[in-house]
Amino acid sequence: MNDVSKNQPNKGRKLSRRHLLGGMAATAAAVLLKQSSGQVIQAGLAKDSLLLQDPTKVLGPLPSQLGDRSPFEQPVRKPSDTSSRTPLQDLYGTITPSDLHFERHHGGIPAIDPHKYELLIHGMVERPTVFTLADLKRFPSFSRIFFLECSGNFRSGKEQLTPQDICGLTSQSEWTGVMLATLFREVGIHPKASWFLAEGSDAAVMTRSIPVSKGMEDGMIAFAQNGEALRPAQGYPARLVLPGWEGNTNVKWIRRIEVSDQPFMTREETSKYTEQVGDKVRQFSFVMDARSVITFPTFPAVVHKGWIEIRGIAWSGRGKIARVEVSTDAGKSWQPAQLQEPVLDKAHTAFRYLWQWDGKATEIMSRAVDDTGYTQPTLEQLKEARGANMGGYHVNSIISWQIKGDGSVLLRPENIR
Ligand SMILES: Nc1nc2c(c(=O)[nH]1)N[C@H]1C(S)=C(S)[C@@H](COP(=O)(O)O)O[C@H]1N2
Ligand SMILES: [Mo]
Repeated sequence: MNDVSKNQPNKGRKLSRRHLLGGMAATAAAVLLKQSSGQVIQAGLAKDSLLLQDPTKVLGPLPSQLGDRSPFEQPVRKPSDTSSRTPLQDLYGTITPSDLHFERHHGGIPAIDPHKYELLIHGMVERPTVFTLADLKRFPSFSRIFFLECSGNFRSGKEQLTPQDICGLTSQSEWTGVMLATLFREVGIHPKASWFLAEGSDAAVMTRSIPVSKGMEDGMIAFAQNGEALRPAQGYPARLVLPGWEGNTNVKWIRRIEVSDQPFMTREETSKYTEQVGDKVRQFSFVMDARSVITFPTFPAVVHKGWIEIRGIAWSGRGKIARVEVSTDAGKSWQPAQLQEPVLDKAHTAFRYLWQWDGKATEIMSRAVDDTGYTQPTLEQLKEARGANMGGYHVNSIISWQIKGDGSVLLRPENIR
């Protein structure tokens, strides 16, 4: 568990024999309680009574078709109407469990029959083709680990925010699918083709114009995620994956690709949805810049004097993370953090830094440097580069945490928009 302040339900509780017996009865009842779905109800009662049972004396639940989390582990996404956020502070390593992958959709999650699914590729191609899902799966497939991040992935404004609240619109999966280059060759893409339209089949009919060069480089039509078919929220049965590019370009439930020699000026590329950068509208924004976030210690953790392992993740849409630096004195000095191997291209990379806290109030922060030499900026640097009126997308500035004298940890809200 990442968070030292998290409940330790059994701590300080006196266990009488009467409690133990009552607990066992309740446990048996809880284990037998089945929902219509067949899942054991994992309510507070079951959790408490599980703690009271002697596991060597009680026969536990038998094998089942689907696994469950321990009732003591309850990581959850925080959903709104249009998105949900990954609980970064509750996770380990770098792969996001699929049921905790963030979601962002503009028209809900469509239900698509995989047997009726079709992907049309047409336009500047020699052989316009409709691919079924089975067709897509017949091509050589690749599995690669990439992060995905929404360009609107930031939040601030108060001290009581968790990493999930601030930047939970990023997750990481192993994606499996067919390379777009393979499909483009299959349909005979015109040598002068430079853009393609990617269109989703949800109620929003999401469309984006994408340079063919990116598609040829590492674009993928993914049909699987973390070893199983895509989740409906992630684009079942197939989505576009453009490694390192903003989430929005990774069109889900993809049904059509039209190839052209110019961009299509979709809704996302006209004024309402494009980024305002200073006085200019940045019509196309693609790459996600390097970023890092500490995931421990963060609000609502409470820390104690002595050794603290500062942990977090860093990523860059431009390449690999070259290094992460941590400051424990409010940005005056920076020390290199250790990176967890393997450090993958365009992927969340875990970092850690062992810190001996002297018990005095301070601020801690991290900054990522990628292998192009790009360094994660402060908010001031970002504003300087983009102008004060920089808009709300691609805000990747350094996030700073206040460590109070009493060990409580709070976001420093003015450090991030
Ligand atoms: N068809 C379709 N594709 C879509 C969207 C959508 O609403 N419809 N949302 C986009 C946005 S803004 C983001 S950030 C990512 C989110 O992907 P996820 O829900 O798998 O995390 O999907 C993108 N692809
Ligand atoms: Mo997004």
